[in-house]
Amino acid sequence: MASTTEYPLDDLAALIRQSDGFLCVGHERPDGDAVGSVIALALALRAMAKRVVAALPDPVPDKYQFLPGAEQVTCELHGGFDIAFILDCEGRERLGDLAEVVKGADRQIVIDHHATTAAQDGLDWVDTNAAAVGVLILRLLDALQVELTAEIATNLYAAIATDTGFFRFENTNAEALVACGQCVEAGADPYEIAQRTNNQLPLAQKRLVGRALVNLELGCDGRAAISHLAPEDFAAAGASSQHADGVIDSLKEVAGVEVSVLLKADSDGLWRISLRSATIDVAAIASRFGGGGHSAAAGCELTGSLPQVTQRLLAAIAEALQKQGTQL
Ligand SMILES: [Mn+2]
Repeated sequence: MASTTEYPLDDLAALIRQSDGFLCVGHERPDGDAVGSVIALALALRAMAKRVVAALPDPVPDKYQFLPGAEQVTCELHGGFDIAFILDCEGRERLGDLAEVVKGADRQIVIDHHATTAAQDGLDWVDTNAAAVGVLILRLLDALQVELTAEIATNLYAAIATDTGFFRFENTNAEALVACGQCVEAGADPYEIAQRTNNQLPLAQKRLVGRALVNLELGCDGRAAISHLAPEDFAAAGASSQHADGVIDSLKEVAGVEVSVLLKADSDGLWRISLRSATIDVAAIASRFGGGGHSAAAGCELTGSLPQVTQRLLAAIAEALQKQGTQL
């Protein structure tokens, strides 16, 4: 894996200058970094008078439709590319239906910041210190001496701001902040971007957050926050299961909480459980119940009454907290 200093950025810039016929793709169910980085790189290549197609396996989500160039992103591709840039993508399987066309390109170059992404091509660029792929695209623009237009800057600001949780997550660093400062100077509007990307929840989802907060309880001596959304909560909020996305993030903001758990009633009597923690491995807990995920975010499914399921989960969490070697 090439680090910042080792990566031959000038070689990549030279290759781009002498090539044509580019494809820029990001991961399925794209987030702000995938959308913003794909569009920004495509706009930059177009500014160099290159032929370029921007594509994502799924449509640009509504909240990112305001990004300049979003209307040019396609989900349907036909082959014939010289160079495919694969952005923000941990693993080719996240390219969904676009994987075949990407594979058919003469050369595939990865630009990413995920630790699990392997560099294969000599020009693959995986920098885990980069807060977002947007930061790397800005570095590339600099090497290419492409002007940072307001359109490109808006996409890069959105990429970096959303991937750092608007500068709250642990990946937030000086380079990300400096990069965003540059983008604002070039014409990106921080307030507009924050409004468009954050304040677009359907009413049903916000009401569901309210139900989850009313049902919130603490366990494990205040270190675990656990809540549930029963069928009556979904009914009262006028919500369906798709509105439960992101509800768990509102549970972890309680002082002293290290683990948050949300139980969502499924239509067939199952509880679908989401776990989040920055201090213990919740994938290990989820896997005890037949689930899985990442150490910071995982999920599983359980059957049983609410008190039973709650008790099983809290017992497993208490054990993990104890194992972690801190006082319970
Ligand atoms: Mn990213």
